[in-house]
Amino acid sequence: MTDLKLSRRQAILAGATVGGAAASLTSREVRAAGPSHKWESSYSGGNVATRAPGQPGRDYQPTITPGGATLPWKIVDGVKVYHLIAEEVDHEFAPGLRALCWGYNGRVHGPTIEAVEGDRVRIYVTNKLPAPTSVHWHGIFLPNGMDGVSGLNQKPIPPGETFRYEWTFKQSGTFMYHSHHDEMVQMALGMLGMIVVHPRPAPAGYRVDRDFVILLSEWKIVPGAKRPDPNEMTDFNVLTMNAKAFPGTAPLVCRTGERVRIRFGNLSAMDHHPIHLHGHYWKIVATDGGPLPASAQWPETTVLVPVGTTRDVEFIADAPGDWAMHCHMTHHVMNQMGHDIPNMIGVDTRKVAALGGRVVPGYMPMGERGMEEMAHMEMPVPKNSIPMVGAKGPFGHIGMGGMFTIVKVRDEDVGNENKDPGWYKYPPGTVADRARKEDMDRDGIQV
Ligand SMILES: [Cu+2]
Repeated sequence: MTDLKLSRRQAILAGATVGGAAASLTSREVRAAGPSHKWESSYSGGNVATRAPGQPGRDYQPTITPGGATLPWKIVDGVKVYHLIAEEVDHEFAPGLRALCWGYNGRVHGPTIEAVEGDRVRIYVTNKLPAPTSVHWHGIFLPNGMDGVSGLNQKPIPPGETFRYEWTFKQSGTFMYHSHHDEMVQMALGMLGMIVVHPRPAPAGYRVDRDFVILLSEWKIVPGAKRPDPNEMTDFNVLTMNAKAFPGTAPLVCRTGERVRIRFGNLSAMDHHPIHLHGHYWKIVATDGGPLPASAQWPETTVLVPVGTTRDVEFIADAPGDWAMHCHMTHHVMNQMGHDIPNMIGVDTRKVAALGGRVVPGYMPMGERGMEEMAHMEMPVPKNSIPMVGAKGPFGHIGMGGMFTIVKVRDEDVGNENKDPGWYKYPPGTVADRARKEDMDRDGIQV
């Protein structure tokens, strides 16, 4: 066995275990083993030279933020210049539900900031809010004074003033930005956004066909209220992808066989979100700390996106159809649900409604057979609120809301605009339906 001729050091370097040697290493031996056991030289980017501004099409393939937008930029003397304007925004979460939120550039959340490794960026932040603010660039390696923590790294930006942030991107990946002044209030009102930095050079021979960006967040909006309530600690009732609740969310449109990346970020106040995709599996390929080596990527159908992190997943969209993609916490696919609803499963609610209606006009109990049936009742809901669940689907009502969207995979050309192609057209005989008597007889199914 030639392995025995390896020196102990070589064996360690090769990752081989000879007679269990690796299991009994002393810490000195581990240190002596060299590079494979050393920390990387830098965990903050090190010295990365500023390069010429990266261009879409040439240096990177632009991302798509479904239901959102990308922040425009211009080049001034070799620097990419961006302008974020913090302001109040009248935002629609879904048809029927609007609220006065705080966002950037007329949007909630702010537009995605897109750049390329080595880009020098200058980001002006104008504060049009009635309160001071600041912007923190979550996960980005930058000079300490650009980090945006109000009081710690900078003075807050007073109302009406404009601050300048500037750095060179020393890394690539998926990151986020958010207010770091009066965080609980300003983040709960929507002051969040995503940052995507493309690698330079682009990895040779490797590209994705679609590159989506989805920011997860949660809100408390009391039915009928004009503004989100930033004081809520546990009972969030509007759960969003890019600040939209289903049926307000935009679908992710792909063509069969394409390699698709989705960059999830989570800046919810209190909840992690396990996001589940139907019909496919994906692999987590990166976090906001950087890419995962192939040996560390595992396949799964649900990715947990903890608060304050990003997760990049990739999959091959090889199954045509309309595939649900949603948070798997069932309360997170409801809209404006309260936790004080009495459990009425098995109760004849028509009688209860008649009794309740005598004291509370418009009283509406939970459905006798569950919550979903409430969606069909077409009961009046309070002004500026949406029913707990529901959207029209091709087969009737879809009993979901909140953090839910649809990955639409089509055999035909779907273009690059992420335009909704409508409902999937199912090949005949491929939809579950009432079982035929002859099939049941043949298979011995007795009911
Ligand atoms: Cu969730």
